[in-house]
Amino acid sequence: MKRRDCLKGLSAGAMAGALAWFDQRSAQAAETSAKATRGSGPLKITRVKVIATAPQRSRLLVVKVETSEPGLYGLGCATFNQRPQPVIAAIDQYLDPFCRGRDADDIEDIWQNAYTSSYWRNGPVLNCALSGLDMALWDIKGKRANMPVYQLLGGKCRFAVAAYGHAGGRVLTEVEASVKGLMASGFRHIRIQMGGYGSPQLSSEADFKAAGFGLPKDTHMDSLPYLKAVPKMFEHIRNTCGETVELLHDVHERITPIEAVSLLKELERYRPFFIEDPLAPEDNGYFPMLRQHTAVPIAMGELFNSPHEWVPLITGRLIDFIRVHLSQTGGFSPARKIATLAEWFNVRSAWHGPGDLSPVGHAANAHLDLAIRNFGIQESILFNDATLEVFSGCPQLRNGYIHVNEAPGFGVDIDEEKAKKYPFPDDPAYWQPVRRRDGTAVRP
Ligand code: GCO
Ligand code: MG
Repeated sequence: MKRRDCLKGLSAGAMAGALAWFDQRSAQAAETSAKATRGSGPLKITRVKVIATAPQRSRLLVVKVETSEPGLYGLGCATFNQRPQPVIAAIDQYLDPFCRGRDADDIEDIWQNAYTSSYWRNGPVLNCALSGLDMALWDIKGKRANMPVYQLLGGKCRFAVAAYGHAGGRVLTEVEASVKGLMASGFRHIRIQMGGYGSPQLSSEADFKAAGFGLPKDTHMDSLPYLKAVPKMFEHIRNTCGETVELLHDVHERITPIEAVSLLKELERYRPFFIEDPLAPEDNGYFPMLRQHTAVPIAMGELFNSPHEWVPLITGRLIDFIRVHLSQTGGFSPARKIATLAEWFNVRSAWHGPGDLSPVGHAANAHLDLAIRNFGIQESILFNDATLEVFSGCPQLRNGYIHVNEAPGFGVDIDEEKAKKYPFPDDPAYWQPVRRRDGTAVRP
């Protein structure tokens, strides 16, 4: 309804006076709101740059968004360990010119327009680049509001973020010792792997190598040795480490869907906290069958880049934990929408959080974890000294819980000069091919 309509019946003089009063009040309101945030007036993006550093060997990419307010900038994680160079190009050649002059406060508008500016979308490279920008804008928003980002989402639902540790070993006794070590340091949730993913050390008949198929460095993993070893590993850890420790395991998509059904049925008696990536993303269509056959909690999502992958699994209640890698989804903005969608279907969070994620990304995980009701568990790593030298304000892991720095924004900063001390390793970080006995390629 226009102002004039609500002033109908007033004389011309009274109408003019009332309209002048309205204009004065709205000008005052605009000035008050502008002053309410740090600095005054709209905040313009002046540059979007990317910082590459590898203090813990993984190729980390941190986006820095600079603004028209001197000293006010934001940081975001754009890390894609296996393909960092195309992400750098996407930021330098596309996102930087695209964003310059735009209002840094308009996070959703910038995200939506950057997302479609390539027309084709929902891929790992452009999503990681977009994530760096998006997280940096949320970091700026927090600094402008003088609040940690979790406060912008409604505040804390828990005092800290429960984390899981990674236990491993080549044989059962090594896995047992690793679990006991993590329990002693306060973890109550522990992922158990014997020989990494797929227990390749148990496969022994690499016929393809004798036939000279593939490259000598290609590795070998058959399903059967792994399928026989996993239940034995759970039984051994339950017998030696007790019934209360929460045990997780990552299948890492290395077996066939029907093998995943039988494996999860067999693991039920050991009460896993969750079994991760039992299927490859290309086999999402098998989740209804898997869901019908087993009560084992399922975690899936680290390889997802598109809403076409996560929306059906969440709305179909086909998984228990959504495990997307925030930068692979396009950043903090889509991740909080995923968390909200998941809440209505009682799917809990378990954001991907291994070494190929910068401390800014780990902080974004934790801020979201703090503020959502349907938090599940958080993957965590210990930052080495070099990482702590490059990044300040990193989330801290204490007694099995992650604590964020309560500074405004995500609370993490980077020393660009020190970042230069840790250039990317020379090797291109290929995920080495894994092959069945006959040489058939295995999903990694
Ligand atoms: C996990 C993941 C990682 C990935 C790695 C790929 O559950 O943490 O499976 O270990 O393999 O992030 O670069
Ligand atoms: Mg995984």
